[in-house]
Amino acid sequence: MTIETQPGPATEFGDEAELDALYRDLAAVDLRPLWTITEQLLTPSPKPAAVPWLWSAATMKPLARRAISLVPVERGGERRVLSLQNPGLGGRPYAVGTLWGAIQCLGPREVAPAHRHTPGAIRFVLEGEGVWTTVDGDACDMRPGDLVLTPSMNWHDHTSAVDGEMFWFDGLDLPMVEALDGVFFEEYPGPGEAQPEPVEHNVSERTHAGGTRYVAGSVTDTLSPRHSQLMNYRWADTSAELDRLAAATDDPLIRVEYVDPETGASVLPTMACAVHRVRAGRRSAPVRRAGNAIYVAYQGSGSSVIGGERFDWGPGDMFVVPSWVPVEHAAHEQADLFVVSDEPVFRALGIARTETLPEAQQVTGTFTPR
Ligand code: 1HN
Repeated sequence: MTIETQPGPATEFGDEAELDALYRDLAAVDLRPLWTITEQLLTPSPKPAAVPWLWSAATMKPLARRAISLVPVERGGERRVLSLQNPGLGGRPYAVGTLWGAIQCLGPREVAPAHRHTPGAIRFVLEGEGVWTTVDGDACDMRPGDLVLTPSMNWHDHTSAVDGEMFWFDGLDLPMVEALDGVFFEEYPGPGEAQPEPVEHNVSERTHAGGTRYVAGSVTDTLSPRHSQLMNYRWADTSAELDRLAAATDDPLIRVEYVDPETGASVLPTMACAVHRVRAGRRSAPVRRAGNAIYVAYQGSGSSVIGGERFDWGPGDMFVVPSWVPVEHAAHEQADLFVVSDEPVFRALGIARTETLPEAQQVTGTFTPR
């Protein structure tokens, strides 16, 4: 953020020339007078630099395929990832101020080498099969609609055992960890590029999937500094939970948040993951929340009004809702939107707020994807 110094107030205390001299002398010794910048620092409500934006699957996938044929995945580059770069963020490679979002792809029989870092990550699988992510020694098979966690400082690599291509969404808390000057990164010490493939896959699932893995709505009262020990949440289970909730209400929007089965908290200390199911032909109430979110349309199609602008979406499209910008969704056919947000951090800081607006937004324009 660049903060411009506003001219000082006209004053009866001294003359203009003396005041100018004071500002020059302050700047020369790295002091900044708050009274010239108060209004930019203390805004009545959040003023995110990131803008509402959408990246369409139709644009991203052909480019990702070109990258598969041109750019190998190997040490150094580590991952074939196309980050969602919000045009409001001045060239920073982030989807919104607090979250990294990206499409990642693996070509036939590729291995993205093992490493670990302090930023935590989540993967939401879009397309493909025969790939697993090994998380601290546990090979987690990835199928469309699955949520796979790679929490902070867990070793992780991605391995394709088949001839097809694989696409998934990556969400990371990297901008938050960067803002905290807390980024650490290590390459796996080997011998291979990937962790050894264990005899049995999906150990965390067999050990931890018995507990409660979803809550209706979102977590509001539980916080945990630990991440979930369950690393893979299966689409079949997520979808069954949505079906179960849908049977009990007629609301236009049905929401589930994935939770740590042991604590009931969000899956990672920094990021909440949820799926919003929008019923066919229905529109949700406009809501604004302090904090940023990235949406991934998984199946179905519809549109969202974000800050008065209409964004049309279908399977594989990704869009962002920056802090405190109102959003409402409508579905042509039943639609499932995966959502990752920074909500647990807002709750940890005691600054969470959400507001449901009384009336639908006026639509002032329609977004055209690039
Ligand atoms: C990372 O480690 C992955 O492991 C994906 O798949 C995206 C973006 C920034 C930093 C690390 C991965 C990433 C990343």
